[in-house]
Amino acid sequence: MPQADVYWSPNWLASNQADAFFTSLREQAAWQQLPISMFGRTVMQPRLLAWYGDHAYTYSGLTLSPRPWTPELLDLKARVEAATHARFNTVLLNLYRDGSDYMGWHRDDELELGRQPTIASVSLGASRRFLFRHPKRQLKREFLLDHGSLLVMAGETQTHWQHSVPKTQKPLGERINLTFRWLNSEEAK
Ligand SMILES: O=C(O)CCC(=O)C(=O)O
Ligand SMILES: [Mn+2]
Repeated sequence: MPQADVYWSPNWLASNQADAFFTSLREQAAWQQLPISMFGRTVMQPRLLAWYGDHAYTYSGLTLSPRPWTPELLDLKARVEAATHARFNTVLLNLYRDGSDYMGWHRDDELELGRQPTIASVSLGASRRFLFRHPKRQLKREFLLDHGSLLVMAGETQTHWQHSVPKTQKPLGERINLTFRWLNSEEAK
């Protein structure tokens, strides 16, 4: 991908490890469905989310107070840090309940992330398509984010590319996605 720095590792977790993380996060994470304002209207987000770590985060107009790290999320964070040689101080969890839950086109470009954020994304459960588009050059790329995979977006990726998880008509089960991020409290002020 031009003007991007993307690493993709399918089967990053052994499938029994991925199963165990899925089961316990599904049961234990502090899932909530939050409203979002879009074009002047308030609607519910088309997925559930949970936020853990050391910093509050303003995300699509919502300020999320973090829950403290759990041993399990610290375990997963340590594995992600070892794989990426990067550090993370927060994680956003998304739960897509079925094919009608989705994430629209966006960039992860909040100020607190800094200019060239490294974002590490772990997927568990049902496989979903993950799309990239480069609006200026009209380029597209697609990944199938399956159970236990790791996708890392770094460098200039967020500057030039948008990403999304589209809806699908296919009957499919739940998917959990975790995006590990480093938030700077300096920029957040
Ligand atoms: O679910 C995914 O794979 C993507 C999540 C995402 O883009 C985000 O949380 O910003
Ligand atoms: Mn994103």
